Amino acid sequence: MMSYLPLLLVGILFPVIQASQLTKCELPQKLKDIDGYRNVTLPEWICTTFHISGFDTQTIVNNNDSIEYGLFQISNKCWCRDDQNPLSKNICNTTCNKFLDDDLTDDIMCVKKILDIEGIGYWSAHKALCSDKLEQWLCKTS
Ligand SMILES: *[C@@H]1O[C@H](CO)[C@@H](O)[C@H](O)[C@H]1NC(C)=O
Ligand SMILES: *[C@@H]1O[C@H](CO)[C@@H](O)[C@H](O)[C@H]1NC(C)=O
Ligand SMILES: *[C@@H]1O[C@H](CO)[C@@H](O)[C@H](O)[C@H]1NC(C)=O
Ligand SMILES: [Ca+2]
Repeated sequence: MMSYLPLLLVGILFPVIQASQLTKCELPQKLKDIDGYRNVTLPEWICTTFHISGFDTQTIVNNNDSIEYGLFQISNKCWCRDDQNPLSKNICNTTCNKFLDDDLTDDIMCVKKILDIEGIGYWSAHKALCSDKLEQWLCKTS
């Protein structure tokens, strides 16, 4: 009986530790609620999130005048609030660190607001790097 415990712990802890680093094949399921929203398709999102965060939900990029959080690199400038910018407009009405966990529900709600207000142009990588050759971003399981 005793020898099961370490194995069980590894089995429980390992996926949790791994959870921040997503893969091309996990994203279609995770991002299905945003597929097609404002005409932005799944492969475009997979490409864009790869270039801005490397599919890592814990990505934090510190620019001179703003900090961007998570898979979608949501900025503290006006979308969320953090210690550096407590007076942020905080349009998504949340603390920025909520965009670093592996529950993407709130991230996607905020991304939809960004699309509504600012459009896909918020993510400059999209136009620069994700306008064509999108087949490569599809998950191929064979
Ligand atoms: C989305 O694409 C369809 C078909 O290409 C088009 O008719 C529609 O106006 C587009 N919607 C938006 C919000 O761009
Ligand atoms: C960031 O700050 C550095 C040093 O203050 C400055 O040289 C640089 O031009 C700034 N970059 C941007 C994008 O504002
Ligand atoms: C913002 O979130 C707080 C608590 O999470 C909630 O009480 C409040 O109603 C929200 N405000 C808006 C404008 O959605
Ligand atoms: Ca989240």
